[in-house]
Amino acid sequence: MTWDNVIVDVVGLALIAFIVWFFWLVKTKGVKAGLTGGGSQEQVVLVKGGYTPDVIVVESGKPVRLNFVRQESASCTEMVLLPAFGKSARLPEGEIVPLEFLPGEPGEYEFACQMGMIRGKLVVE
Ligand SMILES: [Cu+2]
Repeated sequence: MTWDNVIVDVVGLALIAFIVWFFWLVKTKGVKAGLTGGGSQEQVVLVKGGYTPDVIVVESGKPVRLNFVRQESASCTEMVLLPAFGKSARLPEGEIVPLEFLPGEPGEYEFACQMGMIRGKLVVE
């Protein structure tokens, strides 16, 4: 093995590590909901061809309010469902629709459109 072979290998491995980190680790980390003065956790979720952010991290035991803002007219995202907390809401276009609940048991919970095609994840820590 010559030196340039070693360099090519090292660069290749570094690139793979970077890709894994960027697309996988960073993505699953999610966005931590902000804490309000009243002690509740709030996060705005943009609904447009998907949920942005699609991974939301909250703390257990503090009330959460997710403010969904739908900026599209596709009927697919008309509803949002959070089955683990028995919550669902209709999302009229352009309106801010809050979904409030109290997270208990830590874990990962899915929220999705009524057909389950568009999905997001709530991570309770
Ligand atoms: Cu849908």
